[in-house]
Amino acid sequence: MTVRPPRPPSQPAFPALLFTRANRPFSLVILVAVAALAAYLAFGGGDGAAAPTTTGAPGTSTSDAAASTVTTGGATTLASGSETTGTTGDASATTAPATADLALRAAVVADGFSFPVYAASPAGDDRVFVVERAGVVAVVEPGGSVRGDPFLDLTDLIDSASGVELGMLGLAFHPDYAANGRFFVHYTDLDTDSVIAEYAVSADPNVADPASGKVILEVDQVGFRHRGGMLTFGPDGYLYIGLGDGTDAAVNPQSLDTLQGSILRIDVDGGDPYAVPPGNPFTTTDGLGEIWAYGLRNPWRFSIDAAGGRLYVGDVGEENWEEIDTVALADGGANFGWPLMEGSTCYFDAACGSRTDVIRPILEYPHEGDQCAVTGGYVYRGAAIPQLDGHYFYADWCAGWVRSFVFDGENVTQPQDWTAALGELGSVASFGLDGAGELLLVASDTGAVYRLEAAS
Ligand SMILES: [Ca+2]
Repeated sequence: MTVRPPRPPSQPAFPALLFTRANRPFSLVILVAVAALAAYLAFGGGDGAAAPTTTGAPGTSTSDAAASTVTTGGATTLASGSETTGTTGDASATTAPATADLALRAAVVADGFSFPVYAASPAGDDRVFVVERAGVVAVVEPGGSVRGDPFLDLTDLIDSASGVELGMLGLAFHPDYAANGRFFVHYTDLDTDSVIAEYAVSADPNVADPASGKVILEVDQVGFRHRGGMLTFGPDGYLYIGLGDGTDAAVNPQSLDTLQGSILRIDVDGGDPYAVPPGNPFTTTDGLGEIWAYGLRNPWRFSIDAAGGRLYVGDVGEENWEEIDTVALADGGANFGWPLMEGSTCYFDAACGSRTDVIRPILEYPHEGDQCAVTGGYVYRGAAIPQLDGHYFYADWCAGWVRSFVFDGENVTQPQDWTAALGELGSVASFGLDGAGELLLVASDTGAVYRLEAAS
């Protein structure tokens, strides 16, 4: 059975609060927000615009076969409880995945962490840096021992107690970290505002210099949820930042005048504290120059597949659907649809089916069973398991499964469920990459960090 995360006594019952899924008050907030914004958004008269609407939109059919995947209208819908895949409703992809006979295991890198939410390493570094939500970055040495002194401790600057989606949420090492020692963290400060801050390592490679800290971007927030939290560098050398809609009634993720509900792209080498890259999509139009993509609810985890030239987002859903989105790195300015649509289903725009300005998910699955919050992962590009090259891994934080697929540019193919092979990992809150590009898995409830390995 799935191991459940500890539930803070002051919080409502799991999983209603986690990363995610709607509770009724937030739905009401959004309804009010949409009513106010209906004119701006030109929803077509506004009547009914506030009511989430399910239409016969593509991609909403759900197979009743326990192990099947249905591809309809461009979005792949995975059935609840699917434990094994390899078949699909798309006749063009009925062959078994090339990895069907591959045996994998999740090898423990280290454990004993307190609510770990991320793990990363500088390129080529044989240590693993683990982010605990309270605000600590711990160092795992190559042999698997966790150093007693943390790399960084920002617990005094961070509010992680006011909500389970708050805390230190992301970490990114500068591409030239080995030379310049610069790294970036994404956290919620004592006012629960979102902060991106830069730090540098000290003379001791296992300890950061706390005095080096510099806030480079701060976003005022009023709610306690949907903060996004991801940070990562692209092959362009720019820093990509994920921000959720913040559950702020004044925030509309369809607006280009707010940073929330977006993925930002900034140049931390071109200005102080940063510059907006000239190639960003909204630098010469109305809208904030930092925005690279928008229309996101809570892009808790996204990744950039440099080899494939694509960005992949796990956007955590509201009422009914969890989704994976992707866009080519060459296509900045993408609108991922929230809250006009939830997944491929119309939400605030009842006539969404005719929209051509919104990118539909490539995969979605319903809030059925324990499924409640997608954990976006990575396209595997490591060297240790060459058969997995090009396979995108993701998980559901609540249901505890781990799955993969290959996106061929148009369709999701070769879906596989690895849950049985990997064993009970608990709640996979994040994936990560080690210094060799191998895939890490982070279980927030059991406090363990794993590395994906071939079992044989
Ligand atoms: Ca979407």
